Amino acid sequence: MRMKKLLTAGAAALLATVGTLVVASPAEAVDCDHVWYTDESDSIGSVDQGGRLCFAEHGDYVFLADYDADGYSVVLAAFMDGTGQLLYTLKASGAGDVQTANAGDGIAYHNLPEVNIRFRMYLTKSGSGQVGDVTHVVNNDS
Ligand SMILES: [Ca+2]
Ligand SMILES: [Ca+2]
Ligand SMILES: [Ca+2]
Repeated sequence: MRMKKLLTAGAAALLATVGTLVVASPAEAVDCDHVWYTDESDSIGSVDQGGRLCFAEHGDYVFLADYDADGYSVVLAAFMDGTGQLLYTLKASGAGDVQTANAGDGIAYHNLPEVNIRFRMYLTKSGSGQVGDVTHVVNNDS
């Protein structure tokens, strides 16, 4: 009985370590000016905030991460806040997946204008509507 209890504690410690490794993704090589999470107050999956967005204004660095193996992908849409023009989208699918964009990667509109940018992030999976929706506007002035 005692042995079984010890093994269970060991397994929990191992899981905690794996979780930490996923969060500390090496892909995120900048300091985030802004960090946002999807809104999962309705308890989708096993992690309350399975979608995470990091934005660094200087260089327009974006890191979009999916932290929950819940069947949902995390989608980001970046808009001009003034005109509503869609600039680009990113989609992270599967726990630990991180999708990135920055001003120097050569992809259209990843070099964001230095004006108010609206970031919309939500969760989606096939056969389901969009959930966990959050929107934030940033004055991208650096
Ligand atoms: Ca910028
Ligand atoms: Ca997910
Ligand atoms: Ca820019």
